[in-house]
Amino acid sequence: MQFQYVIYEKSERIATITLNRPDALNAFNKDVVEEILKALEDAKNDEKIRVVILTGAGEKAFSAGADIKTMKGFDALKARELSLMGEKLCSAIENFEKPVIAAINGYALGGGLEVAMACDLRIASDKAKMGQTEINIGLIPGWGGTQRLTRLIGKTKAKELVFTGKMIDAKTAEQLGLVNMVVPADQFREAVRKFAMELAEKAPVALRIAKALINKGADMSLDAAIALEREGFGVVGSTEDLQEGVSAFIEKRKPVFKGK
Ligand code: DAK
Repeated sequence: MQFQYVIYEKSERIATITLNRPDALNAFNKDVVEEILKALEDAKNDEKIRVVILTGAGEKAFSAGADIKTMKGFDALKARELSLMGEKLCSAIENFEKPVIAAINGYALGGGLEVAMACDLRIASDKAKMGQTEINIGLIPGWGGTQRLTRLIGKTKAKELVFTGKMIDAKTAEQLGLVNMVVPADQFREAVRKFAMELAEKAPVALRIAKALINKGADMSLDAAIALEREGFGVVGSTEDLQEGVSAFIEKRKPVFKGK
């Protein structure tokens, strides 16, 4: 599989997609998005892959957002196209049937943070900086940032970040619940991999259904979401992996899940 703007690697059960435009701080353009979607399609169809990591090349950035240079001379149609492109990417990640981890190795700004927020979990290097900085160039977040950020950290802090366009450090992001954990930069890649390996050993069907229930249920009434959970529980209850998990518990050994 040939890529120009991303590095796509598969090792054991983990696929890693690395945004690879370090000279532009891994800013997104149409080609970057198309290539990520292509890599995701491969990871989806590869039964051996259980977890996807999305990260940025170099030490400096996960992604500094949408490519600002392509916005010169913008008109309504081009702006709409940019919005669609980001929505398509974020929704592909959010609806991806395997866990996606954003490994935030540096700046995650504007669209970069929005894409990270569409991922299931976020691990940040202690050197990372995050922000919805669009307001500084006369924009607003346009890839779901006003909504996903609010759902993750609440209205009060979401408004502060979106209105001021300020950047926050990784520790502050962790305190706000924007990232799951912060890891020293020199241990970052290994820590992300270790965490991904932990997820890769869990039962794939249970992970898939848990992800869908948490994502979909968040926008439903509690009653409806709990009814959906019951149905999901029914499906997980019929898997071979559940029987394997129960047998492993009784036999005091580690379960080996097959995704069946
Ligand atoms: N786009 C294009 N190039 C970028 C870039 C970006 N977002 N960010 C950085 N670069 C480029 C710089 O231009 C520079 O390139 P050269 O000048 O060397 O050719 C190179 O990357 C290194 O950047 P700096 O020289 O600026 O590096 P510094 O360490 O001095 O500063 C920085 C790092 C991250 C503080 C700074 O680069 C910065 O502030 N970058 C902009 C970050 C930002 O504001 N990001 C948000 C972008 S707006 C929409 C939907 C969604 C969006 C837009 C529209 N619609 C619905 C219409 C999304 C918008 C965004 O994401």
